[in-house]
Amino acid sequence: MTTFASSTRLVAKRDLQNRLFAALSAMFAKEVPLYDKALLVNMACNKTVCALLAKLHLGFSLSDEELERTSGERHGAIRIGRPDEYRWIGRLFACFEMEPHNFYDMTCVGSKSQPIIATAFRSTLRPEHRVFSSVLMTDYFDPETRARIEALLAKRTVFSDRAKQLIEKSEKQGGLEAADADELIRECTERIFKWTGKARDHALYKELSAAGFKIAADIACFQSHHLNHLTPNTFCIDLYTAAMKHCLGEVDAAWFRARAETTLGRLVKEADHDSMKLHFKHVPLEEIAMYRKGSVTPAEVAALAAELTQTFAGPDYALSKLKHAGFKDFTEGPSEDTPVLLRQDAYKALTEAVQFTEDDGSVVDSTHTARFGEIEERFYACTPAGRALYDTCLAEADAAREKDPTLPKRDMAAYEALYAKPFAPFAKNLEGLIRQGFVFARYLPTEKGLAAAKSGAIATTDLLGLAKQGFVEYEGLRYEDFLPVSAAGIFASNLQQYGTKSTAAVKPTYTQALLEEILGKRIIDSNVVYAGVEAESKLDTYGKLGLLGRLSPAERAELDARVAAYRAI
Ligand code: OOG
Ligand code: NI
Repeated sequence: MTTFASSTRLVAKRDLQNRLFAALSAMFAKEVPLYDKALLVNMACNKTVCALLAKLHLGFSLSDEELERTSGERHGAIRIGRPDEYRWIGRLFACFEMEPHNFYDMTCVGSKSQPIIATAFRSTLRPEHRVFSSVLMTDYFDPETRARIEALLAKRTVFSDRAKQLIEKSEKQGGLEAADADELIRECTERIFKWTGKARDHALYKELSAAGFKIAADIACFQSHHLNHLTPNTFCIDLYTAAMKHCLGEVDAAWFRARAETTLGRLVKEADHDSMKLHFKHVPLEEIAMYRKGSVTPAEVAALAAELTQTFAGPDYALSKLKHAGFKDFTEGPSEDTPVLLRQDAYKALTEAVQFTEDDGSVVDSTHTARFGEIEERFYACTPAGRALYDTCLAEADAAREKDPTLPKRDMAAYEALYAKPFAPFAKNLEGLIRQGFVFARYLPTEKGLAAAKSGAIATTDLLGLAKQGFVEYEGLRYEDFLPVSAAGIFASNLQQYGTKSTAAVKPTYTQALLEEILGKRIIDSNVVYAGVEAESKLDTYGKLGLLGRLSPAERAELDARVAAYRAI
């Protein structure tokens, strides 16, 4: 391929991605005032967590800019109507170094099934942002409904000619110059992902909603792929959710203060070096290794909780004054003490004004409830064995909660104990989780290890043992994907309805190959990436420590196979 622009003029795609997400966040903050306020609440909580961590880990401090960046890691969700639009979305995200990862078949999640299939666009390595992007499968419906949906979708133009030109230019050149990049980001915030409040075909909207297909109405009746939600990162989800409930007026200051003390108190025990590496991906490992052990007294924890309670008494945090539908009662994901995958929570979907314009030009003023305010905390990425165990524990924990659904509201401590019980088989720290083979990690030799290797002082290939001797350093890989069961729950709760069965004569089956055909791209299996990154780091570490020869042929073959699968992506 001939490139006609010198690559130095092109803006790095990764930088563009960060700018896109900052711009989307600013767009969403204007569209949804509650989102903007929730960011302030998150920032106040994150600052408090950092103040605590600075006492616990002497040498730790985050500048405001770093704090902004780490809190600014986000995920979003969009829902697309037509296959051709979906292909453009794939090409658009590629301009921002975001490629499709994993196939999510939401037509197959039991009672929460929805007529959509999806992938997540993100960077393959060290991603900060990701977007759950689904496409409506119109053949899920009976022929008449299908024809009406398709006819309505056929009329819309989400991608302007200019947006398409810019995407093509980026593909040809391998990137965009600054002015073009600005323009493409503007296309995203002013058109492609913008909420317009404008819709069409109120009759179809009502019929689809009444039949349990609000998601199809959310997609088919609107003029763009409005962003459904944009989820920031929090450093302590239990602190944040308590804060939101307080600021929304659901719990009083005394309740919040006590809860803040509990959650911050837990951090004192749980926030070890590994957890610092997990939560602060921007801080170099060498820097974290230098932190000296500090301590925090219960009185200091209480003071931080009191100070935060005081902050929330300020006028900026009077969220209850804004229109809202309350906060969810419990957090999705593993129990508070099990640091795997994701924990997510949300304020419930808002009812927003929508104006329908009919074909005859008449106008209907109505409302739509879909956009909500999620938050997440990311933890260690599970191996397939860890994931299988998680799914079993989750089913058990969900069943326990369903027996007494009002418990979280009545007695948070009792609920947390009940929910944590099924997750007991998981170790509660990184080293334990690695020993159990439940999470992925990345390894590297230390200077001390390299020196020991030279003098032949290394006697084992047990990486955790080597780490104890200071010869090896490691970090747990962070989970950067979605969870289909959580996603299904999110659809169900923000649409305020469960899924519905297919109304086609025979429910079609959907495959990853089908979505790849729509996209015109291969979908990356993120497990291959996690396993590949781990295997590559192990081989590299063994190599540098002169230990390759000590691996059994089977061990060596397995690591080689993982690396080969990963390199073949
Ligand atoms: C996407 C739901 C998936 C998550 O966090 O699991 C999701 C949607 O509502 O369109 O965002
Ligand atoms: Ni989400």
